[in-house]
Amino acid sequence: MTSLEGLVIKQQSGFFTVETAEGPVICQLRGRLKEEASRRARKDDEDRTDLCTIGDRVTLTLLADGSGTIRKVHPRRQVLSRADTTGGRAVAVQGSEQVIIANSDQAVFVFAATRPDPNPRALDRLIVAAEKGHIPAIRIVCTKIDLLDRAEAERIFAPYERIGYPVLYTSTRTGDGVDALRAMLTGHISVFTGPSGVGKTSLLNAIQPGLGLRVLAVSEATSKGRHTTVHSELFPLEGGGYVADTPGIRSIGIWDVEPDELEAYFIEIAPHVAGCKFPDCTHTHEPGCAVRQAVRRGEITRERYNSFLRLRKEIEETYEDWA
Ligand SMILES: Nc1nc2c(ncn2[C@@H]2O[C@H](COP(=O)(O)OP(=O)(O)O)[C@@H](O)[C@H]2O)c(=O)[nH]1
Ligand SMILES: [Mg+2]
Ligand SMILES: [Zn+2]
Repeated sequence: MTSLEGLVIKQQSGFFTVETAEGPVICQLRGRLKEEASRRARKDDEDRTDLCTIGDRVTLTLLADGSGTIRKVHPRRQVLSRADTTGGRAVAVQGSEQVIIANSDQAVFVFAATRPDPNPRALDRLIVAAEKGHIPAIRIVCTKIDLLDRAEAERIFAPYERIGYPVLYTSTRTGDGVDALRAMLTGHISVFTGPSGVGKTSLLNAIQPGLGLRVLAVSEATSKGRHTTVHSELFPLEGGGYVADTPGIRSIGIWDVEPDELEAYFIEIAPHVAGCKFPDCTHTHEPGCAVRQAVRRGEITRERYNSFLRLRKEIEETYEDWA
């Protein structure tokens, strides 16, 4: 029996395609792992979490017919999850995590400069999910820059650059930023997402002909309600690395974030928290709140602070519903 290690690049109906040194091998989970997966998939299970998903590194046994059995899923460095949403809720509490991708080392969030106008609140939500998932690099792409003054676009996006999220301005009409985007994606396992119509497919086609047609087919079919099977995939880039497509990406929820934890995922708010007078400060109304002082001094933008407040309220309400 040959033992191989590899990367799970596709998942569909209980079958996993694993990229190995010997080429791709189609695998199933070994019996014991499979039982564990279905046990954890039960709705009432407290620590439900998918056992194997795209991005996982695995050890498999190669069988005589060329297929494989996954024996071991290696520990994950990062995990991006989403709430198992019912009724379109964006926030969930423990018990409904769906791991959508493991070990992605970069999240790229795409918004248009206009048509449609950017939605910074949606961006903040995506950033929280990525911070929660410990994705090491979070980047923003502002595309269709040919349609708007650069200065106008920067009014919205430059504040993100200042707090540490690099912003790339692109246009598939003029070609601006396309080489830089290709370089940004090469060598990484990237989550690449953003609202519908912002220009994601066009950008992927621009960096690699045909790529956009393949990537986003899964998530877009799902969002239009056309999907029948759950399927997710990592698409290889010519220069190395992968772009992820999974139905979950379009609706990354804020999985298991507690109200008091949220501040940790607003990276420019977090450093001020220690300065608050009360250790349990919610940064909403308390005297001696260092976060609100930083907002007044302009060190935290009103937009991001308001976004934080709104998200916090939403999470609190979800917790009350569950209490
Ligand atoms: N002006 C302009 N239009 C673009 C650009 N990129 C995409 N579009 C147009 O925006 C629309 C949506 O693009 P698409 O790539 O399908 O967006 P997706 O839904 O995010 O995949 C299409 O009509 C594209 O032709 C761009 O850089 N500039
Ligand atoms: Mg598209
Ligand atoms: Zn405070």
